Amino acid sequence: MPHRNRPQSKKTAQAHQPNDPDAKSQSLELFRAYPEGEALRTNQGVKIADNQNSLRAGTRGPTLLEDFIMREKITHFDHERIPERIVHARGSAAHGYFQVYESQAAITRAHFLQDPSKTTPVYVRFSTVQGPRGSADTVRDVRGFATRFYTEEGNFDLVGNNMPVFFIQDAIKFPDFVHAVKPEAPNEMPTGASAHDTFWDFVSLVPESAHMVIWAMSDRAIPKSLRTMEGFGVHTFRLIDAKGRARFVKWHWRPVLGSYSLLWDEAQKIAGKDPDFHRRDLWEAIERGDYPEYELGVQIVEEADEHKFDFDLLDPTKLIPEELVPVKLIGKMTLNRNPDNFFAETEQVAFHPGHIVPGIDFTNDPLLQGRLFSYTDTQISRLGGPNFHEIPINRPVCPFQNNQRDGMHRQTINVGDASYEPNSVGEGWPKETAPKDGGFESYQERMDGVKIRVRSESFADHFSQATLFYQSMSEPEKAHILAAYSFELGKVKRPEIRERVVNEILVNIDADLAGSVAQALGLPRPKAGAKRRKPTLAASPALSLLNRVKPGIATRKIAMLSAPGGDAATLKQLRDAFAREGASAWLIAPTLEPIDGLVPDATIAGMPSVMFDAVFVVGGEKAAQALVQSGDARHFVNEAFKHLKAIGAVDTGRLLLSAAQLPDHADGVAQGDAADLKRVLAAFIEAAGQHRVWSRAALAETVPA
Ligand code: HDE
Repeated sequence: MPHRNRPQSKKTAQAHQPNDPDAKSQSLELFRAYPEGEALRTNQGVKIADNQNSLRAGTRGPTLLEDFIMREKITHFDHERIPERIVHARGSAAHGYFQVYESQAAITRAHFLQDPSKTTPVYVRFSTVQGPRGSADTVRDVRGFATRFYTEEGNFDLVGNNMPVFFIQDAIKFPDFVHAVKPEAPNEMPTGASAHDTFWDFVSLVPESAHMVIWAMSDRAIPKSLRTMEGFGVHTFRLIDAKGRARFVKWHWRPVLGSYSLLWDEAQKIAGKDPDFHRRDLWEAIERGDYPEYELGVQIVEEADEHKFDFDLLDPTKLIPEELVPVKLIGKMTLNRNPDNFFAETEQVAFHPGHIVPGIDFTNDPLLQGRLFSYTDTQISRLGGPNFHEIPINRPVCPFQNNQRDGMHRQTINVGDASYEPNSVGEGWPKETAPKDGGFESYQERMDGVKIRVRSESFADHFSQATLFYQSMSEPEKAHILAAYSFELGKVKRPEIRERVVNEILVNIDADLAGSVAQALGLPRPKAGAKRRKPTLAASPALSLLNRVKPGIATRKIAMLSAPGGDAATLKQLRDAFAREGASAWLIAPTLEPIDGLVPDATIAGMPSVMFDAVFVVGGEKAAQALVQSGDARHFVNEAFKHLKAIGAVDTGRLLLSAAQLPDHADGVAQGDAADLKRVLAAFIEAAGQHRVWSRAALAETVPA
């Protein structure tokens, strides 16, 4: 449906109203397919009488080229794919809104950050980076966290990741980096993984990647859920206040539910059991009204303090430790609506770090500067031309008009003679807006330099923050990092690449880590790394995910394991108790045969333990016998134990735990008689609320699953 736009007179220009938060969905309404009940028609509007049979010469004769109905249908089908994104191809998205807690006028003039009573519509797309559109969600990878704010002053895109730093310092290295991490050229393997020669070859030769690589080897690269994943703007940006004064800013997204990760074994199994694990979790949470919420945080640095750190604020391989500059939470984003159409919205959304609004500006981070070119360029080939801003999901909700015309897939029917400025035939419209009235004005940063291809000396330290990150991890997190390097390098075929990572990268991060990885790879312990200056901070506790846990079981998924003959009264009691805490309880059984009237939600085979946060076994003589006999049921609790999940069992349900030969008296295993249900339940909820029972880690290693 064409969008009519009359930018030619002052009157019509004023007739555009700044849109309210619902405007986006209203504009999407316009483009929705015809409502159900309408006749099936061709693209030219002709009603179709037969959509089952092509036109042929006789009932058994050849199909006729004349069949315009079939031709049109198949031609369209033949062109239904567009190129997937070169990176971040696999994504899942949601609509929502953002609301600032209090006016941020003291730091920015950005309109959407002024009024706490106003909401701004947002669209957020989460993504993996390496894998194609159909790859699994739970691979070890960086995640994209791209947010579009449809503000009254235009679109502001915060195109970030779930890690606060990046692999390279200069955009000119991006194609090299992406070629290295993508599946290898001869055989397009591996899908969705960095565990291969070309990735490790590149990063072993590019020490500036050391900090980001250790993040990618940490638990941050296998998030539990998109709902509990942090986001970061990565680059330092600027905020500009009404007086034109600038401050540096780093953007953060903090999930209200806390942040959690999967275990590597769990992540790999989920990739097979449910490749859509993250996408499904996000979709289902929104459908049932558990709206994901993220607080927007800012770290503000005054211009005068630009050089007070032992790293350069323009270097995207560095973060600002929160212990040096606290994160101030200034507002909250709520995702409350699933997309109507994956292709129209999630696939066609075109984010751009250069989409900024008055009050926000760039810095000279050389990675950011390169991104400003790349994102428009890529959309022109991906979305087929320069008019991708007219696609409903990309259109601003505020009025927009200019003298840009024509091009592939133009939707707007511009009326009037003038498509240039200045003009008199259109009374001079559309006109510029002075900065004081809201026109965008770039921050007047003083520039003085020679044209040169040189990296600043202030970008030279590649290891201090990698060390800081490693030293800030808890013991389980350190163990996971060691396991991840060992796993990935174990997949690298060329010995010289493995050796280079250990001897030239890891040794400069941490001698013990390098030594342990060397041992895992059968290499000699490396010699001491280069001497470095004393770090400003020995550790930054804020970097550990274990310090991001928010106790409680709200929105968690709990399996109630039982079988025919199970104690239905207890099952109902548990279901109510979990619901009261905001968790969802799933009745899981060997088959879907009802248990005293309760129909199981899924079978053990359909929903194995990796799909759940915790498991409670409910007995009944016959049910317990069936579970004890079932290898799948024993595996279920073994796996939950191995993955450090809370386990509960009452009455004869306990028989399954002993049949599975789980270690006695392990932490996070609550069990007791039927009469003990209340106590067992409280202990179970307490353990499940901690997300994982870390104290059980060593014991869990002994369990086969
Ligand atoms: Fe991107 N990046 N990127 N990137 N990026 C793209 O744009 C690029 C970088 C990020 O959900 C592409 O529309 C260059 C950093 C996200 O649609 C492309 C450089 C960060 C998404 C592109 C970077 C990101 C992209 C591919 C180095 C974190 C997905 C398709 C100079 C701050 C957005 C597209 C979505 C997507 C280029 C580095 C985040 C090719 C040249 C650093 C979240 O334009």
